[in-house]
Amino acid sequence: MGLLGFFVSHAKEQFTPRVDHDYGMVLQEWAVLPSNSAPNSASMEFNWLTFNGVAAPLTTPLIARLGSRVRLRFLNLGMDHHPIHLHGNQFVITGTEGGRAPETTWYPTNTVLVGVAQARTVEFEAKHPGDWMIHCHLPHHMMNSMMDLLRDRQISTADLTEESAMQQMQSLAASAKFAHVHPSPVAQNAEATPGFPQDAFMEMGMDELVEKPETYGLPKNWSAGMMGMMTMVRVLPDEKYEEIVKVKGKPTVAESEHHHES
Ligand SMILES: [Cu+2]
Repeated sequence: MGLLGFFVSHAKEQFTPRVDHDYGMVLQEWAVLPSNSAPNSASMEFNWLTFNGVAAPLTTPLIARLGSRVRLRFLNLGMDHHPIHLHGNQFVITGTEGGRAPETTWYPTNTVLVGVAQARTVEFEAKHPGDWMIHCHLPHHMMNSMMDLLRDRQISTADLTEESAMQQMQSLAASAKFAHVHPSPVAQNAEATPGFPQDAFMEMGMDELVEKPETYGLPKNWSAGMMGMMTMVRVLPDEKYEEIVKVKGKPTVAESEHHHES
């Protein structure tokens, strides 16, 4: 069975234990150089890292009902290895590009190295409610061309105001141990330069731009800490889970906030 076959095929017999949610993510990397709007496919120096073709916060959060079992399948056809890390949970590695792994080989972990030409399947019981980030743990791969604001990476979806998010960005940059790191003001027209560091055009108010049913009810400015090869697993109690599943269109931010508070 080839790599892609592993990713898309169904087993002849259902795997046990059964899962309630089954998500697939292709890990990708691109060279999107400054002032270019298309990736340079001849380059092997990658600065733009994606899950399924998009960088966070455009990635779609994976929703899971509290108490369910979740399967995540990763496939890497790129030129770099990606240690994929999940917050707040332990998972077991239940399969590779070679197929299902015997249960006797499963052990708890929270980071799985998905090397070049490898596929890895992990499974976990969604026992802990919360919005748990999942991302490649190589710093360069969770920042997307972010050069001098090197340490500006939020690892939780804190309820930041725009002002506190900006302060966090600048204070983290100022305190970074890297000598060349310094606080950098973000140019108002930074987004006019394709391939500019992602953070430079990550405006604090990006939640509305990327909202979709799966982002329903996330705290304000959740998108500020999300970039690069990153998304989140949202483990939701029944009521919250069903609210999202029932949403046909995009909720307004006001509606999301209302539901978040209630
Ligand atoms: Cu990576």
